[in-house]
Parts: sequence; structure tokens; C-alpha cells
Amino acid sequence: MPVSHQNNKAVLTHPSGASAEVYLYGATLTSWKVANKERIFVSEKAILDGSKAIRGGIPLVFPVFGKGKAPHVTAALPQHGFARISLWKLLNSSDETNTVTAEFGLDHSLISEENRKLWPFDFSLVYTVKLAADTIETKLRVHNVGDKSFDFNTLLHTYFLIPDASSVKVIGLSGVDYVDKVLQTTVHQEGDIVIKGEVDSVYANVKSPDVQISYVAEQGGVQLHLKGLNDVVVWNPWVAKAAGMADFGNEEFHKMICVEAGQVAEFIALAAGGSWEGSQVLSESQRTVVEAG
Ligand code: TA6
Repeated sequence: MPVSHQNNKAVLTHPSGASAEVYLYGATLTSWKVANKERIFVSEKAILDGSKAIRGGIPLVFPVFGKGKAPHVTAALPQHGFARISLWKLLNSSDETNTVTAEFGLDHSLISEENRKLWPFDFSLVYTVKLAADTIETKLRVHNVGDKSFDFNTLLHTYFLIPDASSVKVIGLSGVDYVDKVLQTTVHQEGDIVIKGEVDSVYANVKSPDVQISYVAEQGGVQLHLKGLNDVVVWNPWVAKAAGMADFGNEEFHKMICVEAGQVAEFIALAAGGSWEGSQVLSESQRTVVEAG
């Protein structure tokens, strides 16, 4: 059964043995396995009952990144918006020769009354998860189905499971200016990113569509190939912030890194009747991404 659906979770299984799992709560992908090796981090303390955003996986940030700021209409919305805390529908599934696909939908009628009042726009989101033997694509399409334009941020807030945060490099963002939310300043990225403490960095308008998380010791890694997503957030809470999250194990920061592709530096304006899409293709990588110029 390429795509099964039970207990509010869709399970995608590829003939190669690769698999993925997506909770309808938030359409949160919580597992991607290749050769039976998990590539996605979910905290052992994650709450999966729909009462709180899942700590891990690929939470979907929409329509605002972080906390909206007055007087913007998103100011009163929950942190990172309502998409990750709403119950999506499994729209359809299919399996072609080399891929297994599931599509999930969220629209105005499916979000809470409170969020409808806070964000009074007719929208439709379609989230597509396409699993191949050694890659997975996650694509979000945003449709403005109302008569008023709206603007939005979005982000695929991907938590990657890694051997050791202090021995990974994030390659492909050299030469890009980023907002360092820890130091509260803007910095120019020189060379690869390494994790030696809390990291919370927003890279806007990245040059290369390819970003790699390289495991230095294991010679392995994961590559992100981005389309229509020009900003990348890199986050690791490290000791203090990890200790402050009830749904995050104190030592778990060693085995995760968030490399999150999206559109967060600016709001995207979407006219009535308009559509937008952005996607990432994740693949295992053994080679190093060629540095952008
Ligand atoms: O994407 C990084 C970030 O914005 C961090 O600042 C941190 O807040 C993280 O998201 C997790 O946010 P959450 O609301 O899921 O606790």
C-alpha cells in the first residue's frame, strides 16, 4: 500500500523501502527514511495529540514567520501562524513508476474561528509530499481564492536528525548577509556555518539553490535543493534554549539542526485569484556543494 492513512497519519512507502510519515495535524512530516535510516528529527518529548505544534519534523510556517508585528494583520496570530496547528485533510495520493505522492489541503473553513477572525482571508493551501527512492520533495502551493489580496511568509521548518551538531557544516550560504537573532545584528557569512552554541540566523535572498548539511566525521549529509524559496533559516537552540522547551529533551540539541527554506525576509503579496508555490527536494549527499561565488 503506497499510501496508508490511519489515526490522522499518512504513511508513504516506496518500493525501494524508503518511507515517510505525515501527521494530518499541521501536515507535519515526522519521518523520512532512506535505507531504513531516519533523516528527520522529532523530539522524544514532542506532543503529537494536536494540542501543540509538533517539536520536530517539518512544521509548516504560514502566514507569518515568528510573531507578527503590529500593525500588520498577522500581529495577533500564534507564533509561526496557524498552518502547523490546524488539522489538514488528505486530499489524494498516487504512485507512479518512481514516486509515491500524497497531497494535503488546508483552507479557511478548516482553521479555528479565532484564527479566521484574526486573518480574514479566503485561502487554500496544497502541500505535496513526493517520495522517491532516495529523495523527498515537499512543495507548498498557496492560492488566494478570495476577493482581497493578502501577504504572507512561509517556511518549511525542517528539523534534520544528525550525528552531532558540533561536527556538522552547513555549506552553500557563504557570502550571504544574515540576521543573527542571537547577537541581534546583521553579519556577512564567510565560509561554512558551524554550530558551537545557539544559532538562530535568517539568511535572505540566498544565491545558491543548493544547501548542504555535511557530517564531517561520517562523510555523509543531506542536501536541500530549493525552488521558489529564497531565504534560509539555520537554528539550533543549544543548551539554554533547549532547557527552556518542555517539549524538547535537554541533550537533544546535539542531534538536530534546523535548516529551513522559505520566504521570511519579506512578505509575499498575493492578489485575489493569485497562486504561489515553493518547494525543496531533500537528498542524501556524499559530495560537497560547490561554494556559491
Ligand atoms: O526558525 C527558528 C525559530 O524562529 C527560532 O527563533 C525558534 O523560535 C524556533 O523557530 C522554534 O519556534 P517554536 O515556535 O516552534 O518554538
